[in-house]
Amino acid sequence: MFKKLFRKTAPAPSADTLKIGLNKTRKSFSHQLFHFLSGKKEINEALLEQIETLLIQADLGVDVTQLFIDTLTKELSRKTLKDGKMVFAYLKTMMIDLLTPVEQPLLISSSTKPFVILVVGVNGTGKTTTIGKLAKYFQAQSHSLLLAAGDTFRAAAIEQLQIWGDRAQIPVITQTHGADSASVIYDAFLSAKAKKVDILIADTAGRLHTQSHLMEELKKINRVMKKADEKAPHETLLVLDASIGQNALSQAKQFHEAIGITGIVLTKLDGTAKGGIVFPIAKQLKLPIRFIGVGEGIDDLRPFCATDFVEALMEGVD
Ligand SMILES: Nc1nc2c(ncn2[C@@H]2O[C@H](COP(=O)(O)OP(=O)(O)O)[C@@H](O)[C@H]2O)c(=O)[nH]1
Ligand SMILES: [Mg+2]
Repeated sequence: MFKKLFRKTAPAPSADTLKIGLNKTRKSFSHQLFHFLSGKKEINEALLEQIETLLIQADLGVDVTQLFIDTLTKELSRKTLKDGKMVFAYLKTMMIDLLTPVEQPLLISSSTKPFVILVVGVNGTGKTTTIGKLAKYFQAQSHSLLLAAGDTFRAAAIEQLQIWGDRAQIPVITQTHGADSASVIYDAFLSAKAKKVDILIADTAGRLHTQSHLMEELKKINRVMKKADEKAPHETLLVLDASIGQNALSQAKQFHEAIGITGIVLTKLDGTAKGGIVFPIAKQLKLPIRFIGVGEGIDDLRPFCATDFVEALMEGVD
């Protein structure tokens, strides 16, 4: 009761959304890890092996798991970690340290108008949904927006973006199904420029006849954009679906090699127990993780914060 009386600020509702969003990974990984470590007095090789298995199962990948286990082994030999609870807390610290360098919020430069965000990624990862969420997010910060329906490969994709635009009363520039994506986005840029719009967010296809067609289309969009503004796109956001685990890494490498990614949005963290994928993404790609998606609703997008993420994931322990 006293705690309640003396609490200075109410917990932010968004912290709860994040916690709820990470339920599956927390239950299958952190809770297991915690129960398993709590009460353990003796920290030995066998225990480390069991931790290793849990880390791999939660999709932290071989590389990150090795790093964590090697560091724990060193600490154990220095006898700094006296019980299971200390091991758990130490793991949390390592996780925050690993994620902190990729916590780099997407800042919109006010001198760049329109600030162009190109959203790319494989079909179904959540590009269009993320654009809807981003539009609301930036609108709430008093930015004016325009959306470009650059996924002209599927008729439904154009309609889907229009629905998101209508919801937030944001204009959407479209052409017919099958139109040239680069020209849709170029037209949208000119329109945004003429209307002095702050941010243009462009959707793109996630699948064409072949993967190389897709990469060629994205390269063309970049070439055409640069004719209008040599620094555009100012952000190339890659949307990755967390539920596919390690495959997200190879997708990211492919897109990055082809067009150069400047930020990542990791979606569907709510629908998966593979949330551990955020760690190898941070360690191997070293690209900023701008946002995470924790649901299908318009408010289910959060700027990525390393500490909040780890606290929500490993919640329930000091
Ligand atoms: N649970 C959950 N579903 C999501 C999230 N982001 C997108 N989705 C769903 O994933 C599906 C594909 O999304 P869509 O935006 O059409 O993907 P796109 O093909 O990349 O444009 C839709 O059913 C979305 O509602 C998320 O963060 N969590
Ligand atoms: Mg789409």
